[in-house]
Amino acid sequence: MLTRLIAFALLVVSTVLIATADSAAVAVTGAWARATPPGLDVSAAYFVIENRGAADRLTAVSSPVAGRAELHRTTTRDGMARMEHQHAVAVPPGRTEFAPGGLHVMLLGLEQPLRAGDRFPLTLEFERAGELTVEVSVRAAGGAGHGHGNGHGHSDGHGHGG
Ligand SMILES: [Cu+2]
Repeated sequence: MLTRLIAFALLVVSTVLIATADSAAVAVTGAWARATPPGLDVSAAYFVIENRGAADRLTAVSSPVAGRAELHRTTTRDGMARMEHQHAVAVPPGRTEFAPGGLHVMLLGLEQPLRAGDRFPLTLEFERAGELTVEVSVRAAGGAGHGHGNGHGHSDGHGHGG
C-alpha cells in the first residue's frame, strides 16, 4: 500500500518535472533588429536559440510592431542572394543562429519605422517548448558585411582629396 503511494507520488513528481523542463529547454538570447531605412516598412530580426532539451521546431513568429512576421533563410547561389520563406525551422539540441546572410525573422508591414535604440517584443512559437517572448533591440542599419561599419561616431568624412 505504502509502496503504491510512493510510486504514485514519484509518477506525479516526474510528470511535473518533465512538463517544466520542456518549456525551460529553449532560451533565446541576443535578439536584435535592423533600423529601417527611410521609406521602407520592412526589417529583419536576428537572435541565437539555445536548446538544452530534445529536438524542437520553430513554427511561427509574431510581433505587435509588424503586420506580419515570417521565417526566412537567405541563400547565396552563383553570387546571387535570395530569401526563401520557411514554414518551420528545425531547432536541434545546441545552438541555432539567426544571423545576417542566413536565417532571419522578416518583419513586414511595420507600424512605424524602427529606430536605433528602440525595443520591441517578438514572440516565437516552438512545437515542443511552446511560446516564448523576447525583447528585441534595434541597431543602426548598415554594418554587418558591408565593409564600412556605420556604428558609433561619424565616420563619414572622406579622407581622399580629389
Ligand atoms: Cu527575409
